[in-house]
Amino acid sequence: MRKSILTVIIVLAVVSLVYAQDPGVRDTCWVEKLASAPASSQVVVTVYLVNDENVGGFTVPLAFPDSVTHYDITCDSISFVDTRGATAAYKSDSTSVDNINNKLNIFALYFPPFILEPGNTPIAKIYFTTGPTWNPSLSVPIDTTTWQGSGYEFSTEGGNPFFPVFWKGALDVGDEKTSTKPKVYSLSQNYPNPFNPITILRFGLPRDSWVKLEVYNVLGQKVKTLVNENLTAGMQEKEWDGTDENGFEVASGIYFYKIQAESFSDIKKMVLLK
Ligand SMILES: [Ca+2]
Repeated sequence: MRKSILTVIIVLAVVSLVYAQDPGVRDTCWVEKLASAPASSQVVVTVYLVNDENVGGFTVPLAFPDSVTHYDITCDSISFVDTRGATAAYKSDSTSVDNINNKLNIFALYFPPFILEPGNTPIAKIYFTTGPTWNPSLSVPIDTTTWQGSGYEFSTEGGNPFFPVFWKGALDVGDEKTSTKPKVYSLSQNYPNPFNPITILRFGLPRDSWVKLEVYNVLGQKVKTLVNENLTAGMQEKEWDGTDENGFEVASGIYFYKIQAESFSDIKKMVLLK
């Protein structure tokens, strides 16, 4: 116990020796908070750097939400175009993005005659792509981390590192307002019903799914497979023209149409009346 306290004290002492005081007002970097980001779309997150004296370099390692299990998001690139980061001599590139561990590092080093002059405007832009299973109703912050031995720090014009303050951003928060995607799986009643010989079967997919839509007769025998493929999220519809698998017209009577989409399953009745 005593040893660990001693270690902490020594580490703090070393850090305070190495790291200079942030001159003037405390500098900071913050990540923009977005209002909404639909699934399967490109998302641009602007990163701001606020400094009240010349900065010679900075490194901002960021962590973003898991791309596999819950959030389905990929970082495509870091861009310095049209930002204060554009004049840096040495800066992050594609090797600064790690989509396996969901980390990226925004860094830059300025060489004379360029320097990062005092300002509070964008320093870089991060391009993400949300996947088909992205859930826009979740709030998912981009936070600081440590990556490849780099922590969050700035350095003065003379190259002395110091600790800035970090303000968290978020990729998205709130409901998706622009999309017409349904929230849950559904199977609607066919229209028209009764019908002769064509009817429309509608169903809703909250996300891209493998869908099987089949027609059965009252004996439980399969009459026709209408859909057996991967379909995109949204309201979908399929026509049934009253024929079987071989293209022959079926007799008047009661039929059932059954949907299976991921773990969702439902069945409804329809009447063909000639
Ligand atoms: Ca400062």
